Amino acid sequence: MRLTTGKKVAVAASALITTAGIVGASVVASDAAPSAADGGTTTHGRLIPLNNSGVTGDAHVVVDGRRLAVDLDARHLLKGMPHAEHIHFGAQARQECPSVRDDDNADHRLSTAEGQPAYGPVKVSLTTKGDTSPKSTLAVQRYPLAKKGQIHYNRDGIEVSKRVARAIRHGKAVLVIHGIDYNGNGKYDFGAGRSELDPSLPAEATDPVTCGVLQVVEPAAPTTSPESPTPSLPLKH
Ligand SMILES: [Cu+2]
Repeated sequence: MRLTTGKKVAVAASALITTAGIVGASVVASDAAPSAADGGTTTHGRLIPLNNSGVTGDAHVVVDGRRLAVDLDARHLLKGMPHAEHIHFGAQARQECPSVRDDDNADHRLSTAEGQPAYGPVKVSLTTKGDTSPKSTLAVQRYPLAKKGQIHYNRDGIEVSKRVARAIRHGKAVLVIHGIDYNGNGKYDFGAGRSELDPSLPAEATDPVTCGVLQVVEPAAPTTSPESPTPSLPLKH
């Protein structure tokens, strides 16, 4: 994954921690769940824990044309810290969540890079405001803060490329949330070393914590009552 080195992105670990309290106010608050009523495609990802995090959740992503509506809930995250969350996709990736077999250097940690053969690079940054492109991959100030260890994220009108929209519609995209407290000290620190994405950040801030493949939810078949058969229409062949 290539990352921009812009000022906004290159936030020092200390700044990440000290600004965390301020970030909390920016979590998008909306109860409106996305719906496929307008003819979009609905996908659902059941989020499973990575790195023995215990973090679980659910993600619903509705694709309508090139626009996404995302409704995401996750629990058991590191409290009070921002968590980067993305939609990943790679045509060459396995298009699934990584497993312990992806731990290439056998350090019992699955880094973001080690997960890439499974889920591919970042295609959408699920920020609370502003840019949602891969440029915002590590825009930590614009990601949800897990106030009580939970994230409730809603955002719609997220514009993506045709290619990414198609990948999601075909169930090939993977939702990943990052940020894990390996040593359980209540913050992101350098106990697990530096992030391979940005050496100014601790690996704890960027390693993946939960993951789910966005699978297409088949629309419910229309129910027809046998008592009231639909009027016969000329068949088109
Ligand atoms: Cu990611």
